[in-house]
Amino acid sequence: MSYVDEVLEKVKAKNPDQPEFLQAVTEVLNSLRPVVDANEEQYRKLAILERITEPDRQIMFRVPWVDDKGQVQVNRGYRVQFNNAIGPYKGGIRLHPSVNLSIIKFLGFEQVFKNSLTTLPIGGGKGGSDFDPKGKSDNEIMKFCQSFMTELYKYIGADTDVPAGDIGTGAREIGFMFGQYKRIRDLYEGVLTGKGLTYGGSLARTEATGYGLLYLTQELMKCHGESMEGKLVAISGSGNVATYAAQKAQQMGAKVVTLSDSTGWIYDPEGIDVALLKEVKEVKRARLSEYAAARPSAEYHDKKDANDHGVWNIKVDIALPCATQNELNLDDAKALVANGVKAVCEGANMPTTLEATEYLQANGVWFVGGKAANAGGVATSALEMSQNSERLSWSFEEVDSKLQGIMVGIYHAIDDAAKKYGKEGDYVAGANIAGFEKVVNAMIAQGVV
Ligand code: NDP
Ligand code: 2IT
Repeated sequence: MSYVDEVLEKVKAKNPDQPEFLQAVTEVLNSLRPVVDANEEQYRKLAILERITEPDRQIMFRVPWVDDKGQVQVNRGYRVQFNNAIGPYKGGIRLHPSVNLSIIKFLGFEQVFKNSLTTLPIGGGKGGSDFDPKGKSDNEIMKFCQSFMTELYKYIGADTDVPAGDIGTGAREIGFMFGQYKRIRDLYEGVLTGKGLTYGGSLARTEATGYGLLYLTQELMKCHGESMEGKLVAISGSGNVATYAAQKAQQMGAKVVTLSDSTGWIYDPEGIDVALLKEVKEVKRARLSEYAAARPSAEYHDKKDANDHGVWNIKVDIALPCATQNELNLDDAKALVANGVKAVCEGANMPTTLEATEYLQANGVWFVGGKAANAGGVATSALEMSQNSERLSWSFEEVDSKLQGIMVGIYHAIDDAAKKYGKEGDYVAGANIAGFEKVVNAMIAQGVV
């Protein structure tokens, strides 16, 4: 049995109840075969794949807090510190009722390779809780965040582990967590990224994931002799990543015609009104149905119909899934291909199922996975860490231009890695290989740890 197959078997046997984690590991290890096969004896002896698929540590803890009615609520908190071979653990905190160990482990595992691709010195980790921020008052959000940090602070630090935002965690939550960390540790340091601009945050971090997604997509199109000008784009989600992806796509001359949330989706053939979207989602914290209600050109579709392919049924040139894992399945991929989609680039983490990815690639769609395509967020987080370390802040233009350089660089790194191993155009393999090589070199140099 090949070393890859042997380790896949072991990982499945050890984590039978973790489907998302197994999905992420399966994709990565399968696409690493050319590199692993070329170094099989050495990697097997050093147990490289066993070590890279086992987190350094997994922390789980109780998060008790008191709601506005005086009722005590209990959530579960997580921080998975996956790999710090190339820098302090770095990765977001997800607050969503679906959060469990499998989801946090898959996200932490992906983060290791993504962070390596940024070229910046950051290792991989992820955290979160099954806390549901929807419908909670600001006071309840603060109570939860303070309780969460009252345990998490023991394990993090500016040179140890630096959490950030993800689903359900934005500037408000990061502010409450930073305040509690500072209070407990009496330490003013860059322990979190995505902070507010008055207390160590970086300009362009809010926009970075969505903007970075478009910088990479634009380079992909350019290298295939195409431009963004006049292209129709489908985006899913309507949170941080989706909003700034829509904004940058339209600045590049494309027209974004869809968005979604967990209850429904919209088709707006006139192109998304980003100012209205921000008003509805960022200011009012309301549902997407309110966008449709305020915008005569937009159709709203409830997600109740099981045969509804949602945003992936619309005829577009480019699809950018920006909501959550496994939101684009094989049927959706078939609908996109039938409608002539050219490129699919993932703003979310693992939004495309394995079958859908294979179908898109087999049908000539240029497919770039989240590790490469959404790396602009964490890359800009690392730039925030640099600014915190030197106690300076850079202009929007400076951060944005570094972000552009990083995303264009990532596209070429994954394209080159795919070509080097005879897999031209397979950007999934290219990203996994390029991300893996740097981490493995560091692991080997640092001995058995
Ligand atoms: P937000 O919380 O700002 O937005 C999430 C969006 O996705 C919302 O529209 C939400 O709808 C929708 N969504 C979330 N969960 C589900 C679900 N189970 N089913 C359907 N829709 C869902 O998060 P972000 O925009 O920050 O994150 C989106 C994706 O991008 C995630 O996969 C995240 O891991 C990834 N990512 C984020 C980065 C960042 O910097 N923020 C960086 C790199 C990747 P609703 O409001 O109805 O829940
Ligand atoms: O998935 C991701 O890369 C993020 N949620 C951002 C992590 C970070 O540390 O900025």
